[in-house]
Amino acid sequence: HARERTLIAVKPDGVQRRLIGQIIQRFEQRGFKLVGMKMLQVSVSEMNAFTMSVCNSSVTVDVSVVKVSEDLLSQHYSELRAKPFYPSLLYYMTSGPVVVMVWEGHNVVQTSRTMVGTTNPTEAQPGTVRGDFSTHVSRNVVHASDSLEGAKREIQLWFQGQELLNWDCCDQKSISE
Ligand code: YYY
Ligand code: MG
Repeated sequence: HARERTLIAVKPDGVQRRLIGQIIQRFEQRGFKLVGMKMLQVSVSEMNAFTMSVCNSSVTVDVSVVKVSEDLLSQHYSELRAKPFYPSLLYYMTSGPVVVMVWEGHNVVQTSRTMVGTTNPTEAQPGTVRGDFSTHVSRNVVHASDSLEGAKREIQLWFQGQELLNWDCCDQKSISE
């Protein structure tokens, strides 16, 4: 329905490559409504030994960036904990700021997965975010929730209730029933 919401994040590689604006533009022009957005860097303080040693030498933290615990990241990627790429995934996701957003609209979860493209950019169709801006699975620019339940869980994880706005978009009646 029209009030469906999903979590979209521009990952550190997307921020570094100045792609935030182009990614936002795609969701705006598709007809979705932005209801929450913030920039933050996940903190490395409680990182495990492996990740810690890598991070010590390379992570810079900007004071204007909100820091949150990597505990949030391990919850966000809890299903991937046993995967071989998990430590490097956490390292990469804490390497710089991310921009997290909540987008609302008809069928937004499924449609945004289509807009983002397959996990591995090698297979991603041109026209998708990953198909247009990335080449490697570990630097695939953007995150999108993969199901309604996943979206609900991830939105609650990254946002406080009052950070999400219910507002009327003037063109809403022209975009969905
Ligand atoms: O939802 P999506 O981001 O498309 O893929 P997931 O299977 O949830 O994996 C999350 C994240 O992990 C993926 O976007 C990049 C990274 N990753 C990786 O670095 N190497 C892999 N072989 C698979 C996933
Ligand atoms: Mg996923």
